[in-house]
Amino acid sequence: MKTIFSPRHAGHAGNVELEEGGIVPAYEKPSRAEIIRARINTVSLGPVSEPEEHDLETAAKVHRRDYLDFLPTVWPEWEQSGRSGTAMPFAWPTRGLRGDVPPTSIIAKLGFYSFDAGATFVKGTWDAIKSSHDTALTAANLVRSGERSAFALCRPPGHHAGSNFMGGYCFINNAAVAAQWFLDGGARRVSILDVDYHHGNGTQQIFYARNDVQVLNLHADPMSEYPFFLGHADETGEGEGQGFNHNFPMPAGTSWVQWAAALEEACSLIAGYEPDVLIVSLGVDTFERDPIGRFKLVSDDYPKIGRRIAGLKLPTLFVMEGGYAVEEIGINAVGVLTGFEEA
Ligand code: OKP
Ligand code: ZN
Repeated sequence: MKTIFSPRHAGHAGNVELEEGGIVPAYEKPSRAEIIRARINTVSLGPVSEPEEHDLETAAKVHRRDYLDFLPTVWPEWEQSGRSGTAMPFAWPTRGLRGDVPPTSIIAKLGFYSFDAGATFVKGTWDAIKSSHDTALTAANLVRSGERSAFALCRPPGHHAGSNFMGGYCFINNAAVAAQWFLDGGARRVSILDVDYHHGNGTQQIFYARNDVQVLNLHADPMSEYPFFLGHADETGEGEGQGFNHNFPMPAGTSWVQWAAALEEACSLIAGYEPDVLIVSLGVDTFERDPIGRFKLVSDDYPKIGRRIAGLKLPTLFVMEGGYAVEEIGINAVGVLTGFEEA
């Protein structure tokens, strides 16, 4: 399997995040991608190359233009206003406030275009976001031109980013842009299977009223796990999209047998939809020792995920999302890919 990877992710570094009454180094850090990159070499998964540049016209079909215009302005405006450190929001236009009036100051704009404080900026962040987007589209091109599969080693991740908001380490929804790219290239239907520990609220929101993209999410129950406010089983789509969104929330402590049963159900829904392409939002924060997840998958489970997905016999694009146990993130993420290839 070919991998697309950009060294430009590395400029998105040194960010901090809010946690448990304090500020800590962000879990979403450059070593995550570097360790996966190294593991690809170790197991000889296949060639790794850098992305080609892509414009944002496809992204503009799944994100609002004003939101895409905002992202590259954040760091320059943050610096210009005399601030330094990590740019992050602290106020949001929630119930009872005006969410329809775009503000002018940078700190207000950060809140206007986000749902949490988890998507933060440093100097190199926009360049990393753009390289991650380019990585997804370049890898999608490999699949579009006939490869059975490809791996987009995206960083930052994307599945929490919606049409006009960032959050949870995510800015541009790489998997959503790739889905749109496949449709624009002639695919009639695309399925997105999100196996990250956290619900992909952004992906769900983007495609909720559409029937050309089926979205399936296996994740921790939002009643008690981030992102808390989306991802319940009764969210099945709306309008033309009714019946094309599927959520499989699972409790803390979930291990392989229960998780695999949900995967099995999701796979039969995918088979029934008969998509032309499958996109896997690949998070490995389901791992037993993940510092922010509470599922109990073990390293030997990841190749099994890949084998089951391969059984669908669909052209498949893997897009990297979360996973924070940096020691094992390479073994687990690449384990899915080698399992897929062996099948
Ligand atoms: C992104 B992805 C720690 C709390 C966790 C956000 C989690 C984002 C996960 N301060 N906050 O889905 O892996
Ligand atoms: Zn996650």
